[in-house]
Amino acid sequence: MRVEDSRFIRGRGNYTDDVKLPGMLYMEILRSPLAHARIISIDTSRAWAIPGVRLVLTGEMMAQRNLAWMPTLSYDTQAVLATDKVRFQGQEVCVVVADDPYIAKDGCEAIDVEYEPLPPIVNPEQSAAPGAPVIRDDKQGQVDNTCYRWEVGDREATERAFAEADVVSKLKLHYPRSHPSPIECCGSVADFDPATKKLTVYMTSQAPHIVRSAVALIAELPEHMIRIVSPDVGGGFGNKVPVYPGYVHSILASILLGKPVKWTEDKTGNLISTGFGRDMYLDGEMALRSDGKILAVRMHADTDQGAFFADAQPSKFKIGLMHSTFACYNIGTGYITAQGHYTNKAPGGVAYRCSFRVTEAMFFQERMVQAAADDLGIDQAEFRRVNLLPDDAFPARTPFGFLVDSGQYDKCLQIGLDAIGYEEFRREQAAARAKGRLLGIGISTMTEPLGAGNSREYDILGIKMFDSAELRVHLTGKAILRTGAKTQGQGHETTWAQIVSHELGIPAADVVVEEGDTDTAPYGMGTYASRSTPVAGAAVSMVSRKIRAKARKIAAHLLEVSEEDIEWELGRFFVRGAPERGATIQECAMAAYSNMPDGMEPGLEGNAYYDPPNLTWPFACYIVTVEVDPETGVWDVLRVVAVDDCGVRINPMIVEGQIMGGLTEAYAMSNMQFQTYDAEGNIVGSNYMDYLIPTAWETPGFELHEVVTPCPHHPIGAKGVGECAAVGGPAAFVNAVLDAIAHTGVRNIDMPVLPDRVWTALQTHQDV
Ligand code: MCN
Repeated sequence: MRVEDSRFIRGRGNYTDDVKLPGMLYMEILRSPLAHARIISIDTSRAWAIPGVRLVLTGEMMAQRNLAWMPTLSYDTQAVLATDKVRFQGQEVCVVVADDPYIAKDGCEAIDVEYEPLPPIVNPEQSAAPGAPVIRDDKQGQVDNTCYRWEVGDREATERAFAEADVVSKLKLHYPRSHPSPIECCGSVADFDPATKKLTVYMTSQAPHIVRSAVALIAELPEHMIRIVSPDVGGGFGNKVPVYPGYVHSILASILLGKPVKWTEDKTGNLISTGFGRDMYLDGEMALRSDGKILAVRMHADTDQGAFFADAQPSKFKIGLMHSTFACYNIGTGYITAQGHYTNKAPGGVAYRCSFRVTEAMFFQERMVQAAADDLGIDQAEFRRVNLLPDDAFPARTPFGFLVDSGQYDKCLQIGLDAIGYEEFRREQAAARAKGRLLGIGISTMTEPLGAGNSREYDILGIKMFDSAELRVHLTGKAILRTGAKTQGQGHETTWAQIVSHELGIPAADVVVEEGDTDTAPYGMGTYASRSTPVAGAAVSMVSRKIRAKARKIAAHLLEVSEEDIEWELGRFFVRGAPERGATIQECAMAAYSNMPDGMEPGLEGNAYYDPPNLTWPFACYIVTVEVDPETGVWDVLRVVAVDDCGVRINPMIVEGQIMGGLTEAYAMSNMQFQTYDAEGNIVGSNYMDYLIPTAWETPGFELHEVVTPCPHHPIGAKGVGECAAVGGPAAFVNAVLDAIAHTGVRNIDMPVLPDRVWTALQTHQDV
């Protein structure tokens, strides 16, 4: 059991909605029913007349304070409350603050808004069509719906490689829009104290320090007078990285009213308005030699960004880290272009369990690899063996500029193939097919860049991507550790204490871990992109080593020898050659406050910032077998084998939990979890009847295996793992279904691979 579980299973978690302050008021948001419309008028008089209503905010009132628009983490702007137009269904139009949440809801219902509907744009094709209405006409110089254009790679070299290719394999697909859907929705309790002018905000955030800086910029408050507290968070999955308008409303309301104001988002609000992931159209091709060697890759991505470009960007790259695609293969050269499109949908592109668009890139990569192998008539496993980077290739520079530093790709693949019984399955598959049964096997092999950091290349809002840890060892030898990361269920309280224990020998049970309070935690960039272990975890290791170095001096003083004569074994210093003469870390801690050497500062505490020289590069091989029912198109998962190499595992149980969680999302993505809009821009999945996530009952079992290739730059050799399976898994499921129906010649079925799509493919022998 993890340390934090004791609190959660007893119902003693402390979430934002558990925060109750004296005199607290409640806030509700009125959202737009239309996807695209001009606001003709807003009449709030009936709402103001309701007893108990304390404040009604409109976009116009916000505009008077210069707060109607706020910057997003992608250097775009987002409406805090709509002024001239609404640009997606669910957009925030008005806010009511009242004595209780029910009065606030009644207040919203009493607001009369008159709209003039405008034609909605619900996909990139409509967005780019000549004459399409300009969605972001609020932006100066915006003449069409292009959000960004971007390119990377070597165009000429790629063209040459394609000219020399024996075979060119092509693939076009859509990765549908999806919502992270954490159990806990977003929310905040803003508490502005008019006496001290200090603003405290309890809120659901994966990155409290970034929020503090953003609030300081938006509200023009001094940063040291802002305290952001992210208490227990009931799942984030990327959903709680952005700064949403609701947080800003509650802050402004608290400042205006001088009272605490609580905003608790409901499920529908969360499902229709907060950060979505994916929604990318990918079109690419691969230049191949007839012996199976990849010569080059060319691809284009059209992303549906929704009405505001609100991705959490870790860098200058407009499309996150998508160009890490094909990083585990030797592809020779490549060229990628991308175009972002504004549409009348909620802001998209949030890093939903992916390192910034990596999920889509890896999905395309593994679907393309399968299509290419099929086009060449080469076995899937063999094609990968030919093209995966060999062990002696590291460090390897990818054509798109990344440095992949370590891995044992063949070994992982082989373990996976042996575990699933690849050759035997192929024989079984052929025999079954002769009897009309459709069995399929899908492989996905991938590395991804985890641990956004390396201040030369990555920043958010200009703030460099590092992370931090602060450790205080008390005189009793017990310790408190704080980091700039923020767990949302990943188990940092357990694993960080393990690192301290590993480095200092203090029992993990004697180390308390705290995250999420900007008044006490050191500045850090938060938890997403599986960056906590690679960056904050490294800082935990480093600060522990700093403390050990000081304790060593104290030990030399206590043992009356020179520091050079001191040896260290876990938790104890001793004199070289006389192991019976020693001092434990606890004795050194006591001495740090009671008997320190002359000239030494008292205390045993310190902090460390880790600015990683590189990202970390975990590798994974996922293999799925399925059986497709030829009569109905329904497919059942037979087995799922996962081989993950995330370097040294701090806590194997937690790592396995992360992989199982990721595989569950991968399975969901492949066949049920997607978000659509109708032609009018109405969101279809606004509740769990229409937006499906798998329960334990639907979820297949997983067989997990491991390989350990330590990360060369991480102090304890760990790589990130939190999102690997969610990123690499979906292609294994889809590849398996396509493999089962390969005899039809169908090369693609877009996710979700629903039975009716499979059935149509079986009938028509056409891509679906
Ligand atoms: N770990 C380990 N050994 C390693 C790598 C990781 O023991 N070699 C442990 C870590 O110490 C941590 C956990 O595994 O307890 C995940 O670590 P890491 O891969 O560093 O990922 P983060 O902690 O940065 O978490 C982010 C990642 C992402 S990007 C999403 S999205 C996601 C995920 O984690 N959201 C989650 N897993 C989640 N799990 C839960 N329960 N809830 C979420 O919202």
